[in-house]
Amino acid sequence: MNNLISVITPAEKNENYINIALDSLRRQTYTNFEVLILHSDIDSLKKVIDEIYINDDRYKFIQTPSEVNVGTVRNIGIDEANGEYIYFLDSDDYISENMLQLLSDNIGEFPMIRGRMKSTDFSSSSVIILPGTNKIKMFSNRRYNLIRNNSAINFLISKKTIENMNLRFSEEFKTYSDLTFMLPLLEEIEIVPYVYESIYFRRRRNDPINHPSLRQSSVYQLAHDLFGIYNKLRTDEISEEAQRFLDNMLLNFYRKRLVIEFKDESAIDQYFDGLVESINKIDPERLENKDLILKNDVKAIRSNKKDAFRKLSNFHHLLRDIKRGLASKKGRKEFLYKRVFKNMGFRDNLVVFESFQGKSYSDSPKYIYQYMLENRKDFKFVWVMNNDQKLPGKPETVKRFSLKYYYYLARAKYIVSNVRMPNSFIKREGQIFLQTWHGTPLKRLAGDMADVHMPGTNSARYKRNFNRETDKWDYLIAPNQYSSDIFRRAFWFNNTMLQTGYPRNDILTNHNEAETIKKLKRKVYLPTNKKVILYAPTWRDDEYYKVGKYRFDITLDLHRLKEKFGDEYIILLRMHYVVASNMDLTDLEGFAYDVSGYSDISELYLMSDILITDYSSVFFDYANLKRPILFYTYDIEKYQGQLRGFYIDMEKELPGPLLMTNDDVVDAIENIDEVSEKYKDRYETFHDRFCSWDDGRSSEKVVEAVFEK
Ligand code: C2G
Repeated sequence: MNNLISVITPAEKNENYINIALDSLRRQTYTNFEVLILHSDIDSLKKVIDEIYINDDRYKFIQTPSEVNVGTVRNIGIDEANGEYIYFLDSDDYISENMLQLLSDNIGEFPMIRGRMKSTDFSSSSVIILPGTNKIKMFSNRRYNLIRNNSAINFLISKKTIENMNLRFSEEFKTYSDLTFMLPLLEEIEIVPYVYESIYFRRRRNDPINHPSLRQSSVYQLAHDLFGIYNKLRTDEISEEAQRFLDNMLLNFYRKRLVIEFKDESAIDQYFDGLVESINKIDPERLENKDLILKNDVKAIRSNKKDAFRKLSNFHHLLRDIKRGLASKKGRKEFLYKRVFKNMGFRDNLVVFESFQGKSYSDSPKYIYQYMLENRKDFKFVWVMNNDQKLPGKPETVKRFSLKYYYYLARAKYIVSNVRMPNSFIKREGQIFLQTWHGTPLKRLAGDMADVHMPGTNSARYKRNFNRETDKWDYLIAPNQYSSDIFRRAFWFNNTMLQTGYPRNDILTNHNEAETIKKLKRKVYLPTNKKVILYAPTWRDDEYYKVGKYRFDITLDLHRLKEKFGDEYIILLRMHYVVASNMDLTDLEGFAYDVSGYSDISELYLMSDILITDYSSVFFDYANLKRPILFYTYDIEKYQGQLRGFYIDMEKELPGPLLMTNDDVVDAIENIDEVSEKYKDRYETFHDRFCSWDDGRSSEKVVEAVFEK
């Protein structure tokens, strides 16, 4: 066929993505289409739309009322469409270039056809289709599976059919509104062809906290809408297949989403009446091959006895916890944590400290602890330490994820950490969590990140988990105003910001003296007659062995540096704590030292005369010392562009030069005095902006603010 296709694209709140959707339309090999772009403020929308679409009259901009549901918007689109066929493309998604061609080539006399759907986290994706995989599948009895995602997108549908059947999206409900359109359609049309090669890329929205997609709506919203739509559509008039589809949808929602809410008993009151009404409509046969827990839940709901259901629900949660508990060693500990330790009383004067997930005795937790050791003698301390290091003050030490770890996590009134806690950590009512965090941000953080490129997660999951974490923080330390502003936004943080500077930097103010430095060097057997270069790069999100274990390939030419500067300098190599690569230091003995295992980088700062880093926050702290800083940023393009993006302009604001090659590095070290002179003014400005809160008393200020006397 070569009929006109009307593509309906609601664009509200998707200004960031719409050009990508339109671009994927512009590239279509099938060109006989119009695009209806719907928005409540066309003038402002046009400001962000690429010129090329504004000047092409196939792209039609249609004003819609504001604050209406997407169902209303799509209905307006249908009314305005001129095509013989309708296709829904959401403005945060995009399609492969043969999409419309394949659908129209294969639709024949069928009133509708569907392509394949793929989820993506990114703004461009491609799939390789091997020759010979050209497949069309006919969906008949199982055609309701095509709307298991409750969506009308990616169907090409004859406009005449829509008109004849007077199909409308629900305007009353925000989510699940496609079902009032799709269900009657599938009732009528019993065979739907499905084309494997035409692919619709559905974006997993990367900001479920500030900018959720409809599917990322709150459980409350979803439940409200689902009950509403279900009650409307679930009549005896519809086919057995449609009934089964709706019943299973409700049961699945109950099993996967609502049950989790019911861990908190009070949520039952919120949902119970709605549940009773809908669950009563379910055909009892649907439960035949379901598990016993679900069957019993449904029975209790049907009988409309809230108290009985509440008891049952609590019991079922206990059973689930036991089942999970029995599955692994960690599960058993978590079970005890959740069900036993957490029910025991608090120990009011107990503080649990943890730095970098128990990897070291370091960072701000160390300095807060040291201050408390001296000044808060009535407190007891536990340190999470994965190695057997002996700590001053002889606190109890526990390994992360050991039984004792869980025990103290439950019973301590105070918890101090500089990184995120495991997802299994549940903050008890009355417990006080002090998050020190571990650096002034340069790289975009959490909520400010566009796409997350770390292994084992995706943007949406990463942000949702992060948000759950930051909700548990009572206090957060800000090293400077700049960080304070970013933390509030990127961590969605509304509790107490301690604008005190970093406890970990107290030592840089209070002990920047030759005697201490010599002592520190002797402690680790470093020569005291040579100057020290510290190389402390950060990690790369996309270079890893596996989750949590990152790779780092040193590109700094250490042999050349040794040859050139070996008489005057030594170099300390300090990998980030998530980097698991080993270093080969053959022939570099006496010049290069691997200090990645050294617990406290603040002491390394004190020992060194020059810092070389890249995108690590270490330079914000090091700047307290006003010593030269060089930036070896050989991969800045990839790092800035693809991976993270920066908050500050690296070219203009850093207190030292950006060096791209080993030649540049050698040159800068050789002329370090000139470099310092050149960057003097910038260094001053930088120091004022980022270091002025670090006055040597941060630990004291934090302790006074957080720990009751
Ligand atoms: N660090 C270190 N050795 C390195 C790099 C970092 O000991 N080679 C320590 C420093 O204390 C640094 C902290 O780890 O301040 C954080 O490291 P970053 O390289 O800045 O990276 P990241 O862990 O991603 O934290 O708001 C800060 C950001 O979240 C950065």
